[in-house]
Amino acid sequence: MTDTATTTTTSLNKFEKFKAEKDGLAIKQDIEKFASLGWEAMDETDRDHRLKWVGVFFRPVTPGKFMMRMRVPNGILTSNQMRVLAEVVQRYGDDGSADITTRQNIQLRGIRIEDLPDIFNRFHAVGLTTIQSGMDNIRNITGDPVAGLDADELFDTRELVQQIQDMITNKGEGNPEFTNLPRKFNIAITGGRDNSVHAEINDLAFVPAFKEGTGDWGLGTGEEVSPSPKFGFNVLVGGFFSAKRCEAAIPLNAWVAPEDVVAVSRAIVEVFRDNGFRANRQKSRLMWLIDEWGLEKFRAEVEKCLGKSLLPAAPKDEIDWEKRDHIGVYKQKQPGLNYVGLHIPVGRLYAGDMFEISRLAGVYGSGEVRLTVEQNVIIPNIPDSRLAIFLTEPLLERFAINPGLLTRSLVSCTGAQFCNFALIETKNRALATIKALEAELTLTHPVRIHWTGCPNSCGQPQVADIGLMGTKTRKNGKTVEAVDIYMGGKVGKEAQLGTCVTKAVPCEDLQSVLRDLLIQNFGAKLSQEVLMTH
Ligand code: SRM
Ligand code: SF4
Repeated sequence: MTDTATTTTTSLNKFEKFKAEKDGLAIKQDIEKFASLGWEAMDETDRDHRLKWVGVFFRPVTPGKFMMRMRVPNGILTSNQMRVLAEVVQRYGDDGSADITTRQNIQLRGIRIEDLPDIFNRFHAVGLTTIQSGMDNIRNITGDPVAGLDADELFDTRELVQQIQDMITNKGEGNPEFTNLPRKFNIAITGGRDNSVHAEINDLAFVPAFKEGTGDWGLGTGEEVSPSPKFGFNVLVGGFFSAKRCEAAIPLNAWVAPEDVVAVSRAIVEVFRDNGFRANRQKSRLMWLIDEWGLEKFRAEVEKCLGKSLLPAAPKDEIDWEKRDHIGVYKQKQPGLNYVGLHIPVGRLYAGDMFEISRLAGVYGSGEVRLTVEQNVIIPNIPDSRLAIFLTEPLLERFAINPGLLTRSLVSCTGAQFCNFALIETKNRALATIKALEAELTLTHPVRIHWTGCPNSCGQPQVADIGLMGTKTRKNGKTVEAVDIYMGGKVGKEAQLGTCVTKAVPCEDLQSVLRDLLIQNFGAKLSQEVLMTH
């Protein structure tokens, strides 16, 4: 390999250059100025890149209408926060909408630059932040969507996720220690048995594991004696998707106690920050550094940074369930309480929906709303006595608790409507295709279909039963929108990435291709109505 840390100083790419000129976080001080200047008059690097350090994304597809990416640690919002997000979106009329993302997060659309000072004030007042949510920063930190609710969980991830976010972002104010990483960085923690966060596709993931034996737990203050297996996490590193390369995370051969997760996260991010490759952005994610160094050296550098040795990994982790999707009504560990998962088609919300979700969470639940990496919503803490009436709420006709078996597991990235990397339109097409397939097929179990508009893989086609990645192809002498088809993605226990099985299927031919795939591989049958018309 040629792209080593040594080249860092000699050949700065344009991203490294503008980061060296002015830290992205400095943009925080300029918001008032930009608001009065207007987007057309702004310095282009500030507008197109540095604003992402405060979660504001210029959209070349809709110039002047920005996207704002929040941080929602562990996917948990209060109904008050959801209402504020709804108010922000509402002021933009037909331009305003929001998307729940594949990182258990939410993005707002239609935002005008002149409103940013007011929007940031509103966010601040209710404890919301967008800080460091884009570019070379650590993305939203994911945790179990039913943390603290699930009777079978091994660990409630909420507090740890919040602590890592607080460390990375200086409690949402911005932390210059971590605002110039070589590239983006993803962190996930799972405390349940079903790997609800897709641990394997994160740069750093913590999965539950018990450590046998007694002795010094490695990072404690000394000899800590534990007669029974101690709960902690095995550490996975280096998972990522990019247009050039996709890798599942690999074991670091380290086990950490919950109280050391924040310190270990800090050490790993610091090693990446100080040594990750910066010359070629195609080769700057963490796995490239691990490849160059080898796992042993990487682990040793993490220990050096930590100032302590890491204990070897526990021989097995506790991920032994199939992944749950949380759609529907479920009993909580708290007697008499339920959580209800609402299916949000491709994660798209409008202001009215958000007000309603906020209201339902306040009226029936405890004023809490949760988001999932499948782009859906969970409303927790609904008492048994309120459940029946909750289920008659009109919103549940659109955001169903028992959607069709293909609709149920549908995930889609943003696509061409707002994303200039997109090679195809995704969300609307995904919904139309699934509707057509559900009309002609009978299924016995859900099939997870993920759409992504380009090889960046934001829609994670590699974790799906059937993954569809946007591309272009030629048909009848014309260039048309098409997809590469991925299959074999396995989530939950023994997760593994799917691979490309068919290239460049024109989107207009996709329905029949998917129909055949579903019949041949997933036990789908043509419905009676279709059979009778043939
Ligand atoms: Fe992503 C860039 C949307 C999850 C890999 N991603 C983008 C940008 C910012 C490009 C842009 O400026 O237009 C997209 C914004 C479009 C828009 O207007 O919404 C974008 N990514 C998304 C979201 C919204 C997709 C969704 O519909 O849910 C997800 C936001 C997550 C969040 O809340 O932070 C999103 N992106 C992902 C994931 C999935 C994940 O994290 O589990 C991946 C693959 C995993 C990974 O990163 O390892 C992903 N996005 C990328 C990449 C490729 C990264 C690379 O190393 O090359 C890019 C391009 C880049 O960073 O240069 C990218
Ligand atoms: Fe945009 Fe491509 Fe990501 Fe979809 S996969 S949001 S098209 S960058």
